[in-house]
Parts: sequence; structure tokens; C-alpha cells
Amino acid sequence: MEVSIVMPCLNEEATIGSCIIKAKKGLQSAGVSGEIVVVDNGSTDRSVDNARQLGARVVFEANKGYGNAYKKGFAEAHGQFLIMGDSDDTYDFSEIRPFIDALKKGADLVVGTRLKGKILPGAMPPLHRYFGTPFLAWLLNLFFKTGISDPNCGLRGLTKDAFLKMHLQSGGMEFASEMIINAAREKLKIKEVPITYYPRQGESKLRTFHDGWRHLRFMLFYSPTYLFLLPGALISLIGLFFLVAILPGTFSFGGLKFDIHYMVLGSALSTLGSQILTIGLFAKCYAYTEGYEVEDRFIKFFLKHFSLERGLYLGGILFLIGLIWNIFILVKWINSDFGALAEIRPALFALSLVVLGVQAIFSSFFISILLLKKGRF
Ligand SMILES: Nc1nc2c(ncn2[C@@H]2O[C@H](COP(=O)(O)OP(=O)(O)OP(=O)(O)O)[C@@H](O)[C@H]2O)c(=O)[nH]1
Ligand SMILES: [Mg+2]
Repeated sequence: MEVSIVMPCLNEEATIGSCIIKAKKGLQSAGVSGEIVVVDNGSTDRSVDNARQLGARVVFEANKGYGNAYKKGFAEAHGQFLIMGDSDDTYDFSEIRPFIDALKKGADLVVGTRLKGKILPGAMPPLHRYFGTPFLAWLLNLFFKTGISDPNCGLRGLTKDAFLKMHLQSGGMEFASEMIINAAREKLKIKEVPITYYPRQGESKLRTFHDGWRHLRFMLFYSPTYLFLLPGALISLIGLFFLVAILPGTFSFGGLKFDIHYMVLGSALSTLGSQILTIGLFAKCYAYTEGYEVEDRFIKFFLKHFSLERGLYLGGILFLIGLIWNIFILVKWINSDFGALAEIRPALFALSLVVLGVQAIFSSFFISILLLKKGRF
């Protein structure tokens, strides 16, 4: 069998029939043999009966959710090529030929784009059209460089091989993002096809903020660089700047005077920033041990040069400088008969070094534990 058209369906009795009729036309006009698989997980209306009457194969999935439905449908599909799309009649399955042609020409994943195609009036709420979808597309391309203009478009084609290579996990709507991220990661050949988006009948299953957040958090899970490393580095640098600039005395800039309060802030920020940064390193090392290819230069450099002993050495030096410095201050205090002491700036600086040093020591151990699996030690 050449093509399986897979449709997830949850209470779409008004439209499932029309989708199946259009899908049959689509197969015919593309000149391919195929089947239509409808994945239900608990429709309480006539969707399943309607689908069966029109000759579609209905499969059931116990776990609710858009992603769960597709995983089941793809696993059950017999076709070499898979076409996926909603059963709410928002996509015209009679026009799937460009998707099949692109797959035949060697594409692994073909994603429809409504933004470069046509969106009929009433098909997409302005919040999704002008904010949600472009924002998620922008983030996806910033994080993963996929070049996809409409990552939430539900009409797509892929090969069964590509599906197996992607190892998709998501149960909900974020399945759509996962597919593109994993395809990009596996270096699959991705192509876009402009399509028309039609207004929906029946009730939408999309919950704007709930599902938007699921897409967003999924992207963050897979991008420790943007989630941890860059914010961590920025916060650390701001913190270190205040710590160093105020150490010798009040720091003046543009008529403003920055003193001890900002140094306390600097100390807190440098600790916070380095903590976020090390969590980023943990995440990267974890991804590395899980078999993900390491591509960014910073992490490649880190992995090449990291060793437990180097981490301990660096942490130990920071710790000792801070400790000795603070001991000097203590001795000064004792020598002044425990009198008043004006050493807040150096004491705070030294204390920050102690904290950073200890953090480096324990982080190095934790990174080493993560890397054990790779036989690094
Ligand atoms: N089997 C199954 N199908 C689902 C589930 N949730 C959504 N669907 C189907 O997945 C498709 C996508 O859901 P929609 O509600 O159309 O979401 P959307 O396309 O992002 O939003 P609209 O633009 O409002 O249509 C539809 O065909 C739904 O019937 C589910 O939990 N199980
Ligand atoms: Mg829909």
C-alpha cells in the first residue's frame, strides 16, 4: 500500500464524513493506492459510525490527546507514505497531491503552511493568526533553525521511515512541534507546501493558552541553551560586573552612585546566574549521554576539556582565595580588639568566591556522574 491518510477524531460527526470523501478524491487524483485510518479516543457522537459507513478503518486509542491519537494511527497505518490532517474539514484532503509528489521526490516530511497559503475568513482567530502561530514559529526557528513558517499546521505528509526515526513522545497538541524539532535533529529532508485553511464546524479542541504553553514548554525542554545557558551567562555577567566594579569603592556612572546595595545584588546575581548556567551544563551532558548529537561549539569545547579534576582545581582555587581573604579580614578584626570594621566590600567579594568555588566543586562531581555512562572516567 502506498499511502495512509490518518485523521485523529474527537467528536467531529459534522465533518468526518466530508473529510473521508475528500481524502478518497485526493488519493484518486494523486493516482495512488491507499487507506483512510480514523483514530478515535472516546467520541460520544456519531463520528465512528459515520467513518465506518464511508469505508474508513477506525482504530481506538485509550489515552486521550492529539499526539496519542497520531502515534496510534501511524503505528497502525500500512502505507509507505503517511498523510495526516484534522477531521474537522479545515484542510482539504482532495488537494493532497503536492504532499504525495514531494514525498515521492524524496522529502521525508512535508509540512503545509497556511501563512504562506490562504486563510479563509473565520478560519483562524486573530490571536492565533497574528500572535500565537507567528510567535511559536519564530521561537522554533530561533531555537532549532528549521525554516518552517507554520509549525502548527496540521496537514502534513511523512514517510513511515521518517515516523520511525522521529521517536515521537508527545501526547498532546505539542506533538506538532515535536515532529518538526525531531525531524530537524535527525536531519530529515523537510519541505513546505502552501495550503488553504477553511473555517471549522463543530467545537474546537484547541485550548489556546493550555496548548500554546505545551508547545512553548516542549521547545524549552529541548533547548537548554536558550532556557539555561544564555540567561545564566547574562545574569552571571551582570552580577560579576557589580561585584568587581564596586570592590574598590563606590562606582559612579552617569551621575548615579552604586555602592554596597548593588554589590549585594551583584553577589546574589552571580550565584544565581552560575547556578542556572550549571543546570544548563547538566542538561547538555544529560542530552549527550542520551545519545543526542552535540552541535554547539561551546558545549563541544566544554565536553572536550572537562575533567572532574579540572573542575575541582578551578573550584578549589576560587574557594581558597575567598577563604584566605576572609581569614585575613577575620584576623584584622581580632587584631583591632573586635572593634568596628569597614571591610564589607572585600568580605562580600570573598564570600561570593567561596560560594562560586563550592558550587563548581559539587557541579563538577555531578557532571562527572552524568558522564559516567559515556565511559569518560
Ligand atoms: N482522537 C483524538 N482526536 C483529537 C483529540 N483532540 C483533538 N483531536 C482531533 O485532532 C484534530 C485537531 O484538533 P482541533 O480541535 O481541530 O485543533 P486545531 O486544528 O488546532 O484548532 P482549530 O483551528 O480550532 O480546528 C481534530 O480532528 C480533532 O478532532 C483527542 O484527544 N483524541
Ligand atoms: Mg482543526
